[in-house]
Amino acid sequence: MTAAPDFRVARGPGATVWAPETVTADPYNAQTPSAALAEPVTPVAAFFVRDHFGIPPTDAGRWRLHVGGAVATAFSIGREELLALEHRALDVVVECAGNGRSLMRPAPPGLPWSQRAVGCARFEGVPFRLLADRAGIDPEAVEVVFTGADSGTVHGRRTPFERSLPLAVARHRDTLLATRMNGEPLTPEHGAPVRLVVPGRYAVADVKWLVGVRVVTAPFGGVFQAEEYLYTAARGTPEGPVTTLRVKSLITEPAPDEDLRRGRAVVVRGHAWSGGGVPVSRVEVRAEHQDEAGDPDHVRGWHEAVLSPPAGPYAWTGWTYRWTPQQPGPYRLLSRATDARGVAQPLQAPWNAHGYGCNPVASVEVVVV
Ligand SMILES: Nc1nc2c(c(=O)[nH]1)N[C@H]1C(S)=C(S)[C@@H](COP(=O)(O)O)O[C@H]1N2
Ligand SMILES: [Mo]
Repeated sequence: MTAAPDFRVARGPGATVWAPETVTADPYNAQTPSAALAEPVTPVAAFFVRDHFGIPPTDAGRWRLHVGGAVATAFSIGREELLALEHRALDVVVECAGNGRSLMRPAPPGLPWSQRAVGCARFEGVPFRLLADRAGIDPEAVEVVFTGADSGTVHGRRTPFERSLPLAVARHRDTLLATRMNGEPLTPEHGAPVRLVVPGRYAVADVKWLVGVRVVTAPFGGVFQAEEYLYTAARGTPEGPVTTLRVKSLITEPAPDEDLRRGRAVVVRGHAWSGGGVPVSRVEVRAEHQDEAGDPDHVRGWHEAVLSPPAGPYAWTGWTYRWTPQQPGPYRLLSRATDARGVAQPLQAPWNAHGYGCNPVASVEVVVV
């Protein structure tokens, strides 16, 4: 048995160079390598990248953000002026709505992400609310549209990458115009010089390379709002836009196919998160022995994992469970998170036509010798 591929490249003593694992080269899409997901804070260089149109050229010196639409005073702001405003720091799980799509059957169209289009990073940024207050939002306003510098053709129409938020979400103190990620200025892949970060929502909300903000008095009908990122033809889930992150867990150790010893304790470890700032209240772990016929041994039930306090309301929660395998042979380890609303991960991938919100219990296959 071989260990999971490790995408760390060691360069000199103590130095670890991370690189995401490319899914498509042009536009560049890459998932987080498994080894990097074990870290409590995902390194920027390993962090998954999702681009619809490719990374636009960015010149931080000439960058300006235009704020207009249904406001009393339209204005624009440059980077230096934005950097001088009050910043907040938040640890945030960033997860693509299509994360885990490759587990769904039948396979929906879209990028075939395994469960690694996710990461947790510390973002520093200016609450959008500060700029909203400066502009003076019209009383008839309902949404705020955020525009990226990237554009392309979708369904035969030329469009920038644009997404809207309900006014109350846009004005929430935790909705940030982020300038820094893990203590460093944003990199081009992750939206430099400024991106939106909407904690607790699927990351399609987090418009990168932000250049425009427009307050609108009717719901926005842009392609990425009204035609894409909708739960459609969903089995077991209400249809509608992709918004709040669904409760989910990841197993980061042991690695898939790892050889374990009968009678020797092993620490099963991972992260769990939910959306909307709702905390994870429990994670349960189950070890299913797979007999010759591949039938799971259902004798052993679910066991409580130990949770460690997350780095904030939108960060993931680390968990561990000490397991001592009793039988030799193949096992499947499962983890199931439940959030404070009592919502738990389903056993099966919840299918929908575009493969969004795929949050079944996490599983990893290991062998006990
Ligand atoms: N301007 C712009 N912003 C964007 C996108 C994009 O294609 N263009 N993709 C979105 C999607 S679908 C995701 S999952 C996140 C990914 O953020 P990351 O690449 O920093 O991980 O960016 C979002 N913001
Ligand atoms: Mo995404």
